[in-house]
Amino acid sequence: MSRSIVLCLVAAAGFSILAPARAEPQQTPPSKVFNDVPKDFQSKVPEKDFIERREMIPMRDGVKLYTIILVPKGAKNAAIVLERTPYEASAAPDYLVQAGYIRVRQDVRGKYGSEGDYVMTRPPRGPANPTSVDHTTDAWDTIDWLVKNISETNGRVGMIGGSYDGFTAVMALIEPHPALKAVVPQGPVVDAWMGDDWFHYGAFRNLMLGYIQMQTGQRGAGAVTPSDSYDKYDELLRVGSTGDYARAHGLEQLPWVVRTMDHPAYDEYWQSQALDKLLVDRHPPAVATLWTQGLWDQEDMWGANHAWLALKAAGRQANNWLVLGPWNHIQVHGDGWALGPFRWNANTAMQYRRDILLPFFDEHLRGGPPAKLAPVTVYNTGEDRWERFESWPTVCDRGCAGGLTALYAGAGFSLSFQQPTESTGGDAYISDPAKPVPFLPRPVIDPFGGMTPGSLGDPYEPWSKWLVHDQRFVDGRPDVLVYETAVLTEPVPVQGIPVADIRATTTGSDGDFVVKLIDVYPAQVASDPKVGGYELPISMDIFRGRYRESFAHPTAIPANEVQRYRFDLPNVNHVFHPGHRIMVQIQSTLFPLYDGNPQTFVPNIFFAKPADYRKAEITIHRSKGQATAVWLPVVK
Ligand code: PG9
Repeated sequence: MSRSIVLCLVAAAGFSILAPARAEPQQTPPSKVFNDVPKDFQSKVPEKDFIERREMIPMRDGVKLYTIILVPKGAKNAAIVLERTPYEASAAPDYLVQAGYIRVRQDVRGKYGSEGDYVMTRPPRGPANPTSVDHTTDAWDTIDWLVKNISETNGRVGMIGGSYDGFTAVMALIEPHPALKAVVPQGPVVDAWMGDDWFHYGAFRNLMLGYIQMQTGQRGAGAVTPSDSYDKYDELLRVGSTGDYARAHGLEQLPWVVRTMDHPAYDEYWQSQALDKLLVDRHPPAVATLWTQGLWDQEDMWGANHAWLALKAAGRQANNWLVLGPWNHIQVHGDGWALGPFRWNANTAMQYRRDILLPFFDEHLRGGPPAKLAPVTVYNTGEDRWERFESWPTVCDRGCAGGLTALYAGAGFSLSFQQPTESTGGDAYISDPAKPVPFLPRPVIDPFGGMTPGSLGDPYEPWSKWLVHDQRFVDGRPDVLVYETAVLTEPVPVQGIPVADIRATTTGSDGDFVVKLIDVYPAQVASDPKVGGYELPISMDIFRGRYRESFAHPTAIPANEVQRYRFDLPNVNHVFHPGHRIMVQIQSTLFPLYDGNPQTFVPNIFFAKPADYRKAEITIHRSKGQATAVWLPVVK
């Protein structure tokens, strides 16, 4: 036994061999103390495995942007992954830091710690932005500073971000700094008029007004819009037009609200901000880009896939990849095990991060092995598996393997692949602006606030899943037409972009059309009884009728004359299984998410007067000469 062990044992027994023994007060031996609470417990924080720097990085106009830099300890020749956000840059390390990347997060100008003026999704310099700076210049200046001032870097920079942060990442592509080598926009805002946050095909998303107040009411997080109603449906219905609502809540003090209400149509103001169109000529061949999108993204369904499609059409597919995952908005960052009634066999979001995103960055930012990504990777939501494709869509009318197949509305609310043979036929409903069809069962809680924040449960929760909500809650309404196939005896696989193709008349002079493609589950599902009879939306959208001929120049709808409304629905990669039915629902409102159409043509719907809101009788035609269909990308 060594001397030190002997000393320890003696000390532990309460003796000392260094001092003369003296009488000690009687103590309870530790073994007899029956108390789990030590006298003086000091917890220890595990040492961080990264070094944190905070910097104010100067931009070309002298404004400084607050930037947090996390450098993994011991990093050498490490690549940088930058994210630029309006949501307060966080210092939390993530899987990228664990993987050895230098992680940089920055507040965009005018938000939180950054200097300068904040402009909502600050448009590219040009007609909609008269200043000399935008997110392209801010990203350039930031990257330039980073590669010159972080000694641990290999000089290669990537950018990543979801939604708004995805938009800032896309903006960096327009004139990229030479050190920018790879970009991953995830559910980015790309064209906010066509189909991202503000409008869908011209119908305005009223529920975003709460977000606007939160974002532009203050430099940091603003207050939520005061409300006099728990149910947004009730509140927005009572108040009238969006302009009336804005006035009633003081929102006309917010410049973004005024600007947007001045530009209801797809004029130069919006076209000059459409990044998919801008990138066609400017996407840099030297920057690999991984466009990532959820198939049920309730906020930014347009962005990533349309940017990729535009680049493909321009022959720029070589350095652009597309991933469509089974996610809602930004679920890609979290848990991808489930969405609504779907339960996947794996955490699909984690699979994406591990098998697609990290290999992509590794290849392009630090000389890792080729990531071997397929040009397009799409989750097959009918077969619960990822699929790799050479291109997308696989089935379409131009340049694809097979053409689209029409699924026709028929007599008796049938739906079939047979063209109607009758020479006349149609189904009518009254669309009443005073009784719009809700997009979620009431009460509809404000996803970006609510009456008393914190007391409503999670107001974002129903919103985040509304695109997969069971549509039985509206299919008995007299103003929702429901067409349905017979029970399928064969699987119907669909891969691509369905197209809504409606022939309709209205007694009004304006109107909206909502088309939902739905997978109807069998009445009983033994393996999961809760989904028995579920009407699961696979793809849906809204189209504002006044834009049927031109998005820039709206025209009144001639009363009682058949008009055609043809518009793309969101991507699908699904299988309608035997035992299921396919359903199409058609209606004219999706409230209060989308502003009500007065159904009378007025110059600017934002300022429609109460008398403009009128009932209209809509007839959906389904005859041989005037067929209504959803064109499906059926794989044959
Ligand atoms: N969808 C959100 C947003 C982005 C840009 C403008 C407005 C809203 C977001 O998740 O960031």
